[in-house]
Amino acid sequence: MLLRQWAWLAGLGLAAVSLAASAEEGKLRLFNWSDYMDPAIIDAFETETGIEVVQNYYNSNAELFSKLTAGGDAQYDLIVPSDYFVPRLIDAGLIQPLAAEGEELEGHDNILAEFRAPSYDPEGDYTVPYLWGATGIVYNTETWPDPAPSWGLLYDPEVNADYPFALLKGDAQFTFGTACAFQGAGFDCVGQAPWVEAARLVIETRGRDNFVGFVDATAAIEQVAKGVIHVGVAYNGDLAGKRAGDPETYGKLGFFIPKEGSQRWVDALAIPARAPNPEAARAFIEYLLRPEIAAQLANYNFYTTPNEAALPLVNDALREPPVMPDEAARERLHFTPSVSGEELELLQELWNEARSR
Ligand code: N2P
Repeated sequence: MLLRQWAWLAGLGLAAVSLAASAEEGKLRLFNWSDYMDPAIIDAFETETGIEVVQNYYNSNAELFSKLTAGGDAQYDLIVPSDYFVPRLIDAGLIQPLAAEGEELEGHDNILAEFRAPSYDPEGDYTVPYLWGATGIVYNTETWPDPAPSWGLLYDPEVNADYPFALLKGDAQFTFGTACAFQGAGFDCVGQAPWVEAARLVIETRGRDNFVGFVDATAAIEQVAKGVIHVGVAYNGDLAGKRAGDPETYGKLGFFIPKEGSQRWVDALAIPARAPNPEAARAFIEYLLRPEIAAQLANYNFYTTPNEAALPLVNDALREPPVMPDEAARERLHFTPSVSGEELELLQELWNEARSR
């Protein structure tokens, strides 16, 4: 009798589990940067597959990383980290290989050769590239009609003594890279000596009366448009997209890649380690790899696509600055070196110090 009761209860439990599983199967939880997905792509994917897409947003790799370590790796099916964060996610066991050994996602060979075995994911096992772009300075052209294209607009009190400005939030390595570049050590600086100098400059800069705070890149554009700050850090395509949509509000904003060097990045699709529905994630990645969808994504976002088959389909705006940096600017752009272990700890310590002291 007891045994029968137990079996009945266990059966109930099983039914509950499989019910939950079928609800999971019908859903794709996408955790993405804000303003980074064409809603029409989601609609068309939902109609074609019957999978419902639920999207949540973050504004920096640091925010993504901390959500994943706090259990998010079991909540989301698909994420979009930047290149140099991929090794950190692999090392922390937060993402899983995209496909079973020996299998490849359909459409993967549409990707340009230079993006197929990148140093952040040498076998291409964990990621598929999404879009690429550059980070630079966004500023008010009424305040500075013709500024010298330098990080000095942020770091040199003689260049900007009075106007409110912000540094980028949530990215230790990027901000130290910009300070290193300004100090002549190169954007791709790594190690104790250049980072200590960079931290010193950030602390000094925070102490200036016109320093407003650390602000995410997407928010920095809004703050320059509203006059809250006159200069900050932003991503090239974000500004291009805003300008095209609302020239009156955003037309007075300028953007440049500082002459001392800055960051080029590739954002990549990856599946969290304990994703509830990796199958849906794979279906969506394959959907995004279709040339016409990849082109639609690039055109909507004003970012360049790594999908070679999509290139003939992208708008002209994606072939010229600021979206496609010119030759000279491209030479000044560097990928952010991947750091791990003790180096990564040192970076975090110095950043905490620089932000809070
Ligand atoms: C989204 C742009 C995010 C790109 N608006 C950052 N790598």
